[in-house]
Amino acid sequence: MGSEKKIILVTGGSGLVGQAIKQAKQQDPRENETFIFLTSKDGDLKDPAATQRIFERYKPTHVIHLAAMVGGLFNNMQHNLDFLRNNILINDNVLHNSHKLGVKKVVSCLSTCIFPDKTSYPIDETMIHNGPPHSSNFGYSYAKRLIDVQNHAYNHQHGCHFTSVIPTNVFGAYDNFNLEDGHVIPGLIHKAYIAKKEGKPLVVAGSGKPLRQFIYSIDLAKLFLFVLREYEEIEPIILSVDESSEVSIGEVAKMIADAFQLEHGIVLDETKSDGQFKKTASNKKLRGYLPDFQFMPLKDAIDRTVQWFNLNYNTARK
Ligand code: NAP
Ligand code: GFB
Repeated sequence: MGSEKKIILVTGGSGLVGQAIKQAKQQDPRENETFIFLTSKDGDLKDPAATQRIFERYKPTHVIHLAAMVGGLFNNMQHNLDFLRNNILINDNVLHNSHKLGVKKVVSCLSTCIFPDKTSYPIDETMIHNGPPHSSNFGYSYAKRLIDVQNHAYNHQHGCHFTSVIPTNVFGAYDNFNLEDGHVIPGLIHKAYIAKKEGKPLVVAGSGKPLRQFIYSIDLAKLFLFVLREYEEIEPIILSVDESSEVSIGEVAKMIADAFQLEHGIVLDETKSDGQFKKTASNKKLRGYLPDFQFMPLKDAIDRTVQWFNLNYNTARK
């Protein structure tokens, strides 16, 4: 089992999480593992024929499936249908071809935003299908929930070993720093960069009160390698920092303003939506497997991401 040759196809290999996995596997290599990191230039995974060509070309034994239409609150609110359709198409093509080519294991990526909006806390893996997700991202959420349904269907009918992980909000180098479409941390880092240049305050959308658990992309990447190499369940597993690390958007904005040493403070734009107030997730299952896993402190991870953005401003996605 341990030394079988693995050809690991990483769909969405050029994005935030894909780039982090590229770094993590270099820090923790295995002789029997060969990684192939895809970008959309290798082929549009919404297209069945293009997906089939990719699988026939690389003949993977294992797949880390990251490719998706991904975006922050405001992008989701405006494009729920596109998030639904594009992600359903991508996921079906990847899982179908994985089955056709006898792929031994697929690890797909869900998100804690897919859990029911009206729920008890902390959220755990058993609650995925217990009611409607938050209205701001129902398209993305139902497409991601369907992956869990597909994994069980492929296992029941064909004995496939397709599983999934459920990260909380992720951030780090190579993120999407677009001011409209991106997530809160890259969005605020880009805004702070501009505020610094223009000597203006940092504008935070909403009330600053919502709560989030943020995982640094490199920490998530290390956990992805653990799941690929050692996790044997079909049931999903939440990959999150501890509940005690949950912070408010206002606290995160302060960390980013401090990292840029902004001098004109922070203002709230309460005309903008807060989205989901909180989605507090339990990492009890993960801690059962990795009780001593060390997450990078949020402040340090934000400082590193700010440093990366300052150094790569010209080439960063924005
Ligand atoms: P990202 O930075 O936006 O990267 C998306 C990746 O998917 C890119 O490599 C992109 O290729 C590829 N892709 C998109 N559409 C494609 C298509 N039609 N055909 C082929 N490739 C396509 O996303 P990310 O933040 O790394 O997210 C990775 C996974 O984590 C996703 O499944 C996402 O749902 C999940 N997730 C993310 C977060 C978060 O906070 N970011 C939280 C929870 C879960 P190009 O680079 O060529 O465009
Ligand atoms: O990261 P974010 O876009 O996504 O927003 P969600 C988090 C919170 O940050 C919201 C506030 O309460 C926003 O109002 N916020 C403040 C900002 N300033 C900004 C800003 O400049 N940009 C952004 N984007 N937010 C997403 C889901 O929800 O979580 C996605 O919609 C995905 O589908 C992602 O799952 C992980 O955490 O609200």
